[in-house]
Amino acid sequence: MSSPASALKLENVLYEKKGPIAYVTINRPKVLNALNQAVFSELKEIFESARDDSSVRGVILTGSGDKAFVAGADIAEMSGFTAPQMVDATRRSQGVTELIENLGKPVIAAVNGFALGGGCELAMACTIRIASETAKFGQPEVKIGIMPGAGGTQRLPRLVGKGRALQLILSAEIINAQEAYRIGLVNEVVPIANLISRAEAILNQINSNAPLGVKFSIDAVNKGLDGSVSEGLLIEASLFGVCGGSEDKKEGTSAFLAKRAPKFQGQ
Ligand code: CO8
Repeated sequence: MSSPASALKLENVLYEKKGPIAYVTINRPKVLNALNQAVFSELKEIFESARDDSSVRGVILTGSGDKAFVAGADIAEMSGFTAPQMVDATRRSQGVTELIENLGKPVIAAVNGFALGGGCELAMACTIRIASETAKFGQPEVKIGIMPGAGGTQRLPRLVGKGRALQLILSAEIINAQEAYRIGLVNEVVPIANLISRAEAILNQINSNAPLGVKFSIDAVNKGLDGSVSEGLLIEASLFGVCGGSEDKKEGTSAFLAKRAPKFQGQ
């Protein structure tokens, strides 16, 4: 069991709850919110806490300041890493992305500026990506002698297709929000002033639906994409069955037939 949010010791990431939404803000604006090992540790604690907190129905992840979501791994810190430390660091970062991807509740990346390298990878682990018109995306790792290591080689091709993913990774090209939208890397592009309110509106819409249906839909999509279509269909059928035995199904179907709004309990 993770620590409650009030017990978290945070220095690099802000965590705030308002109603059913938790707000996670990476807060190192002087280095464009670069991800050092401390940030990854804090993100792990925060997301474990959000996962285990039944009052949290969804999370918005963003970056501090007006310039960056996250400009990648902290290059200054990483420059001193040995090969084994690089492996440890990448595995730790991948663990955080898997935690976010499989949180059991929606996580929206509100991309407010540069999302490069590990920043783009963090956004790709989120359930949905909303970009401000000022956002920029890329996997520029090969420019500094490395390669993507927080899931970029796996999640980018799944989102935008193999050819486009390889072009972005190999060229290190940085693309703007409209291009990211065109290739399917982000779900929507909005003016920066509307970024958080649009993410909140999407979460509120999701939160009006049955929590178990939401959770198991995320699970079925994620787990299904790891294997074959027939394995995925089996996972879908199993989770469909679990939903079928839930109180939320009784409530949702009865409310529909009685022409009233449902009141879901997540059970
Ligand atoms: N790491 C450390 N410091 C950074 C980073 C970073 N990724 N990005 C920016 N900074 C710092 C700059 O050094 C600068 O510091 P200072 O003011 O002390 O000189 C400050 O932030 C402001 O940056 P710039 O002056 O460079 O701002 P510009 O507007 O001129 O440029 C850019 C903005 C284009 C975003 C530029 O800063 C840049 O290219 N940043 C690096 C982008 C990059 O290469 N990202 C990929 C990093 S590698 C990675 O992410 C691998 C992930 C693997 C998994 C994780 C395992 C640990």
